[in-house]
Amino acid sequence: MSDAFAAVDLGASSGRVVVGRFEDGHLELEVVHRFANEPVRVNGTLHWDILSLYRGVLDGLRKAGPVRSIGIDSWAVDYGLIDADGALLGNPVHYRDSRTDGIADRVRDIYGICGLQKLPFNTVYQLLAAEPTAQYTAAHRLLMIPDLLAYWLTGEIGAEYTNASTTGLLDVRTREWSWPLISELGLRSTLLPPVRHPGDRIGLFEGTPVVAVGSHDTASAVVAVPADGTDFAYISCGTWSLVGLELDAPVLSEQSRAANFTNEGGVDSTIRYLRNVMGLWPLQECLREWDSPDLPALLAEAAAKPALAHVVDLDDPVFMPPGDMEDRLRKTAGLPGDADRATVVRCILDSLALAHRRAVRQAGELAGRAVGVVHLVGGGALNELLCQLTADACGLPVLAGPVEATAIGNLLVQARAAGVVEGGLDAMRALVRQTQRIVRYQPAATIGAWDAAAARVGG
Ligand code: LFR
Repeated sequence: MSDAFAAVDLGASSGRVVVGRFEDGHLELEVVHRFANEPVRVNGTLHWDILSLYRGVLDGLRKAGPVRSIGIDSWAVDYGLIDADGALLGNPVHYRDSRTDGIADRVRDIYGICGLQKLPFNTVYQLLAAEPTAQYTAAHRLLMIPDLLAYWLTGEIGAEYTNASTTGLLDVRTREWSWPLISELGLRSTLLPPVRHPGDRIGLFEGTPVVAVGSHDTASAVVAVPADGTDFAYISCGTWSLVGLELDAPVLSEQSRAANFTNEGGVDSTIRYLRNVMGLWPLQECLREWDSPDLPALLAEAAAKPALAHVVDLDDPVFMPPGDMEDRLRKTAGLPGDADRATVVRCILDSLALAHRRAVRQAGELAGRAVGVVHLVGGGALNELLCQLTADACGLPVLAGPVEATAIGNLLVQARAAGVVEGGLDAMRALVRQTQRIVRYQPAATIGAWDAAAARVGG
């Protein structure tokens, strides 16, 4: 088995199992299994198809063969409820479901406790929406998605810290559940399992250890940002773009709250100071509506379109739910009726680059840190047009890659727990720099045009 580890990485549109082999300072990755993640609407509620995901995990682990350990990460905030016998109560609800509409506005400001940006789907608001249901009444424990899958594999319960930090119920200072807040909100404290940390051993699956990693996918991705030094911002770019900085301590100022910046928990007690930007979601939704056209051809056409002709504020919540994306974009951007698909794509990518720029600049200002380089990791690093536009918009070099940052961060934390990799984040990042493809994009001298466009969309 050499020094092989398996990363289970679930994203909003697909899951995969990646085997990482560490040998003589090299890290070789093999995606052994990829499976679709297709949400299902039942009686009006949007659910994750959790059993199909679990089947994908099991199939992937079989294909992975013998490994030293297994680590699981997924998107954040969503959870399953289990009853006293350990049975899952209903299918986990998708964070893009409308059940949380209006809930966040009914709750007092909790930024000073949890340090989280106010997103309608934070676990705390989902739980308040679920609170009147029979399911909630019957619930014994709440398990976040990676913790639920780890429970099915090992029989052990717990709440991995980085993902727990996205619930809104963790105290950002003590890194423990905030019992006073939980009781003030009228939620049942017994629902929340003990907190565990990246590197902790969870249990065994058919004789192989399952190890806690940064189970929030963004936490794992940030581990694998190949930064050298501290003057960097990162963009973990996939369905979402998570844009921000790595800090030692949270920023809880009034300006930070007003700018809706979050202080999520990172690996090795760091703070992921960031904001959710809409990411590639609007593009993914358009591609779905267009029956998956030839993406490279469409991007090449989009690259030839005039820059910044049509821009929108992609952070507008109007773009959050699934469906009708092209229509919403055309209306919001005021696109002419005869604008073709490449124009729609260019509008999305110009707007996304603007949103990246806004978040990078705000993060630096709010945290009082000068940013000299932007690392863009995740699937978005494959999109050359987006990387170049982001460099141009920020007026900073963009270092793109690794594409598989999340899986790599997951694997590195496991390898360190096994003693195969030594050191802190710096050492892990040096290994990423030495072994992964990273492409540099220099900013073009067009910053004036970006300043003007930024003013048009408010920032
Ligand atoms: C990215 C991500 C973000 C989180 C969003 C919803 O995959 O985990 O960090 O805000 O999904 O869970």
